[in-house]
Amino acid sequence: MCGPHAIPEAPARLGRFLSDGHHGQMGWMGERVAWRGDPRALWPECRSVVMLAHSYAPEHDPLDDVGRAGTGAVSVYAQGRDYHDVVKKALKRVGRWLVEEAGCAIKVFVDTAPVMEKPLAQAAGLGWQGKHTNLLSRDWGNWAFLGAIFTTLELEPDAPEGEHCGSCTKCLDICPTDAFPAPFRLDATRCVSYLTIEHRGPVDPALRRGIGNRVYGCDDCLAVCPWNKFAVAAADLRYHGPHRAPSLGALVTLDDAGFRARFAGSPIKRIGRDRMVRNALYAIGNDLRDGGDPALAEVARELVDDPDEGVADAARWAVEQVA
Ligand code: B12
Ligand code: SF4
Ligand code: SF4
Repeated sequence: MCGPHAIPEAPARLGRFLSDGHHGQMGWMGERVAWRGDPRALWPECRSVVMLAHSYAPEHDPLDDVGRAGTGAVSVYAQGRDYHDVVKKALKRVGRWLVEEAGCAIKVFVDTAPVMEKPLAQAAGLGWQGKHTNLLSRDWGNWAFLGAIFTTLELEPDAPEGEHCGSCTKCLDICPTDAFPAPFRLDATRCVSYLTIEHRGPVDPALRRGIGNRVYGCDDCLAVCPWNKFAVAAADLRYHGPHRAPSLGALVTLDDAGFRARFAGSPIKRIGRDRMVRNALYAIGNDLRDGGDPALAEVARELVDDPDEGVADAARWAVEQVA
């Protein structure tokens, strides 16, 4: 729990992120900036913020899937059911209880609203923002989604959590695209998560090698964090889903209908067929460069005239990578 004025340093830090252009094509981050930095600007009646963390800790080491020939790596958060639905239901349950017990008004948020969930969660004592910028805890590591309940109720705030990264730099060192200009700061335009999920059109060729076989998101900086030794695999089985390590051959041959059917109910659905096929072609190019199965070059060749320019460009690039 924290008060609505608990993150006074966040607006300036968000301002710097934006003025440095670190948001890339995520133009929506530059909208409603005042709301992002201050829950009271978003909802003047808000008196307290209740923050929730929902574990999606994996049963396996996500780094095992990185660089595996012929398959794509999908970030843990997207291997099962869409967390927006799961977390929102959990938030609404808690919110309904609050309303019934205290007769207050509430608003619930998961990810899609102009709310800065990580600094709020730190202010509410759930954990701290590590050098990789995600929220982590000494009890459950960094595998948790965040959600927020804004309420008109005055609640006793919890003590904010301090930082416990110390001299560790594991997350900064492993990043395949060098996306951290400094500890605690991310240049999203270099982050594989941004490149594979948010970025439309061709990716800067200089960053394609770093994408490796990651076809949706990236977990490297999360997976190396030593605090995960305290994480217990998520009890919610909906997160341990079917989309881990898909075959690259199967991904690149998807059409729109096939893509939608395969990823119904998953957060992956949001990126659409074109972006997924583009990502799979970068993975194929990297696989071929490492001496992978030449049959994949033939599959890529069939897409060099795809109507989507991102796909066609990625297909041409993939074919050129044959070792
Ligand atoms: C935009 C966004 C992205 C962008 C940008 C990420 C980023 N770090 O900003 C991209 C697409 C890259 C992304 C990727 C991922 N995301 Co995301 N994303 C968001 C979103 C929508 C907004 C984040 C935001 O406001 N960024 C703007 C920057 C300025 O804010 P910030 O990251 O808090 O930055 C702080 C630090 O830079 C710090 N800071 C700056 N300077 C300094 C200096 C010092 C000295 C210090 C101490 C601190 C400091 O202060 C800033 C303000 O608090 C949130 C949901 C939400 N509404 O909050 C989810 C969210 C952060 N994402 C989430 C997840 C799971 C991911 C991925 C792990 C997914 C994946 N596996 O691919 C990756 C992780 C990549 C990474 N290393 O951050 C979760 C994180 C949960 C958690 N435990 O923290 C969130 C909270 C969604 C959710 N509801 O659960 N994401
Ligand atoms: S998610 Fe991957 S690319 Fe993005 S900062 Fe972390 S390690 Fe780097
Ligand atoms: S890997 Fe190390 S530096 Fe990075 S968040 Fe974890 S403890 Fe902090």
